[in-house]
Amino acid sequence: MKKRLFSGIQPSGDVHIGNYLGAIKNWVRLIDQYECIFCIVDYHAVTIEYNPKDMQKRILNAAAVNIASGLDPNRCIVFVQSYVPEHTELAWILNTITPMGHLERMTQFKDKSKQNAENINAGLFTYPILQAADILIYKSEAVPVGEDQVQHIELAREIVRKFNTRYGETFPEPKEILSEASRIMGLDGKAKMSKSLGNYISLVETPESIGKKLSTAVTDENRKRRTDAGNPDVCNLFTLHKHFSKNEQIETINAVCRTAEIGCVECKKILSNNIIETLTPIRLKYEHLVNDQDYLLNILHTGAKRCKEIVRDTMSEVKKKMGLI
Ligand code: AQP
Repeated sequence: MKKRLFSGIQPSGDVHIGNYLGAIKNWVRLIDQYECIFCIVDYHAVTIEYNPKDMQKRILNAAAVNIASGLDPNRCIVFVQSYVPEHTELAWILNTITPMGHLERMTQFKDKSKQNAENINAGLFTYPILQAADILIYKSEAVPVGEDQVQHIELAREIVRKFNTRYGETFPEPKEILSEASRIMGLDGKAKMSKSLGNYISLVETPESIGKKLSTAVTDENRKRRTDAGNPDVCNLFTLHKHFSKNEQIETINAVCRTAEIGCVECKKILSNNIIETLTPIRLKYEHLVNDQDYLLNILHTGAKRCKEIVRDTMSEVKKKMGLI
């Protein structure tokens, strides 16, 4: 029997190349190796300010873009978190064994609290417990995520140990799977590429927009003039070359940037062409899917139906072990 794998994405904005390189590409790679469950985590996304009018569209867009990127719904489960209320039920139970001090250490909570100073709500604080419930309710052993989520997976393992010690062996300890690009920086070069920071290239960005965004993206900040030698090791865009450009282009750019034989404008043009080449098939498939709302809803409901069968068993085992009726 295949081991189970779980991962999720928030419908909190445009899915971007950081999400793709850090997580989605790995999801697609692992689809046949594990029994895969992919979730659009809408209850996580409502912990920050949003416009309710946008949410349904965001959820469907997230489904369409993930399927367009290679999450074949015939080979994995794709569903929406709030369709399966047992996630929040288990989260409540896990709340009762998670020490406050552990949550206070979470760097994502600290970062998001700064970004949402006017609405530091309890959901933002207990977010990692719901995430642990998302993973554990399927007894998942593998969780492919970007580096920013590793601390949350460590907490999920601690929660497993606490639950198993107190109530008896129930959950396996989940392990994160990191890609080679587990932390893609934003185009501003200052912070992680994020939906909420607007420092991204979306997976369905048009070719014109990709070129435009790259033209203003930060490179090696010490390279002030075209004639200055550049340093690819500190250039954020060289990291993107490593993931989108061909091997010989990467080798050449690595050499000619250091000798100032190529300028940033030309280098960005090459990168732009390569990103456009990779993203165009995803965008075209997305544009086709996103207009077929019935198809998307059918996939999400079918996925949730399969999930409900799994979570029913987990919840009855959990309640029994806890002495609940
Ligand atoms: N910059 C990144 N580099 C590599 N991986 C990343 N991930 C996110 N940003 C990067 C990974 O993508 C998966 C889905 O992320 P998420 O939707 O759960 O939320 P997030 O990590 O908070 O992503 P964002 O884009 O920064 O969204 P907002 O701005 O809404 O918070 C995860 O596996 C994540 O690690």
